[in-house]
Amino acid sequence: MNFRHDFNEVFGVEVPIAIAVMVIICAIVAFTVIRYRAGRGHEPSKVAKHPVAEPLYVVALVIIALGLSIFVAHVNGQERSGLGKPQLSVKVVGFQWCWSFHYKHTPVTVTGTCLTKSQDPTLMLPVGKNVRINLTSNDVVHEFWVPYFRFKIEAFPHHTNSFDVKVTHPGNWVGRCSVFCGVFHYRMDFRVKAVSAQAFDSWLHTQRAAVRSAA
Ligand SMILES: [Cu+2]
Repeated sequence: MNFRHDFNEVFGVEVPIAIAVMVIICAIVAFTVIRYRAGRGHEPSKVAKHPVAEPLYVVALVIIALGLSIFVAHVNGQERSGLGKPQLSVKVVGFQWCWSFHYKHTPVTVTGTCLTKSQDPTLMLPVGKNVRINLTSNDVVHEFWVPYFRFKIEAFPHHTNSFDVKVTHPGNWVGRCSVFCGVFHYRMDFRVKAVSAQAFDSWLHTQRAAVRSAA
């Protein structure tokens, strides 16, 4: 899963740094409190500023912040540049208060009411293929969020946000709207189901046949 991989890459760098900073700060505070606590003849420092240590802190912080910013911008760029030519395109539309998934170049649209779990629509995806998602909204701002993907993006009315997804293994995950969009926002769930390319093709074939026979 491309987004999950990118997220873990950033998380894997930021968390060790955060832990190291916390350990160093706690150690300095603990040492200072124990070593220089009152009552042992130590006088508190009369110096308000430390001309050597303070610029060093600033330089260290700037280096860490700059390094992290460049790294995160690079990973974000990777995420935004997509995965190349899509092998499948799906138009995802958020509306009050559910979702629809239209498979480009087919008559197939999956939707639901989201009123109960069984009415949540499922976004079917083939494993191992580059899927371009074109996301928009029919009314107000919604937000497409699949927690397992470690990814969320707004669905705006009169605007399309596109992104590429490549799922690397079969699975079934929950998706949500993650921006408050009205009374039934809390029910605006969907499913994402990834199946083998072969199973996906046969599912799409069945859906096409169902649309034709209903026409
Ligand atoms: Cu919502």
